[in-house]
Amino acid sequence: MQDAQDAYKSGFIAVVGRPNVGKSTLINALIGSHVAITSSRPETTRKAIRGVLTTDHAQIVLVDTPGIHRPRTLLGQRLNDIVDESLSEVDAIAFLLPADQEIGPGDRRILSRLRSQFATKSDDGSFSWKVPLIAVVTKIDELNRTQLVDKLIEINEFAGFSDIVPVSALEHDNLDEARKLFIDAMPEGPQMYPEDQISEEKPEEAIAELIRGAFLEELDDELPHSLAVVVDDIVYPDEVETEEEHEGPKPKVQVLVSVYVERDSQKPIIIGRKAEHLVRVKKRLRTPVNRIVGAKAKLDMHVKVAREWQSDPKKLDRLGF
Ligand SMILES: Nc1nc2c(ncn2[C@@H]2O[C@H](COP(=O)(O)OP(=O)(O)OP(=O)(O)O)[C@@H](O)[C@H]2O)c(=O)[nH]1
Ligand SMILES: [Mg+2]
Repeated sequence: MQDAQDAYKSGFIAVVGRPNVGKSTLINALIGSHVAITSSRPETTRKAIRGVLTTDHAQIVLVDTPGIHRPRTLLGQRLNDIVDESLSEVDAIAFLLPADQEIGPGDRRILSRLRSQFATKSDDGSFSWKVPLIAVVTKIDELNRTQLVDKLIEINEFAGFSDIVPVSALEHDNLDEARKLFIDAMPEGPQMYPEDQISEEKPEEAIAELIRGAFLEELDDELPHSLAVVVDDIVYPDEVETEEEHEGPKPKVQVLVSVYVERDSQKPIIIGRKAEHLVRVKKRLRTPVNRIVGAKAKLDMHVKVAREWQSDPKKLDRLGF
């Protein structure tokens, strides 16, 4: 029964934390679908990707953010700016802290940044949060019970969190509890997206991220950190042509992709012997890309060099940062 007390809730929750703490993995696990790419290397996420979680009682937009870190390149700085922007209009914040690591200077910097934006300091020196700040302790599968209890105590003392929830996204442990806490933190509001929509990305961005993720998996440690992917255009076959009776197979949707590296020497790593890497990435992505464009699609990938793009403002602009 739906009464005034359980009116529909909706809102945005930012998922923040150091690089590699498991932000994207948690969002994928909560939504039950692969909306954000993940990997064991830091700075995997380079955009504020929005995943949409819809239940009968609530809709939450989970904003995945790049890991907050001390920037070493202009790219790093822009990634931090993306986090700031994505924090501007949120209804709650999930601060992720990995169970298998000590609280460190990186976490303290994030906390003070959140405080400056979201907390008011009272006379006794304590902080009160303007929006709920939920601590999510990730990767608890790495600890035993006693270690976990100590960890929770430590994190509880770290900041005046509104709530604290331990999870393992990998083993789907305690995710229901996290989901419930997130929903509780949302204000009353209408459903914003259709039930079946799980991501707010444009097709170009979704495909570019898929391609970058596929290269991360395909090449693993060999892959240059400087890889960037841009979908330049999605060309649908002429409408007129598809309406006429057509001989032979229907023409495919062309997805024009530029894959950027920083140096000439990195091109062959991406392409592989006899273009084997490109072939494998295309094969791996056939179904997901077809789904995104809603028709049979052909990936047309060109590997290009954009020298020092991670430090060059103009090139960063062109690559969408
Ligand atoms: N053991 C364990 N590993 C996890 C868990 N969640 C994530 N990981 C691993 O942690 C690594 C980083 O995960 P991501 O989700 O990409 O981390 P992130 O915080 O989004 O990283 P950035 O986007 O680079 O800031 C990956 O190798 C994951 O498989 C978990 O619950 N348990
Ligand atoms: Mg990520």
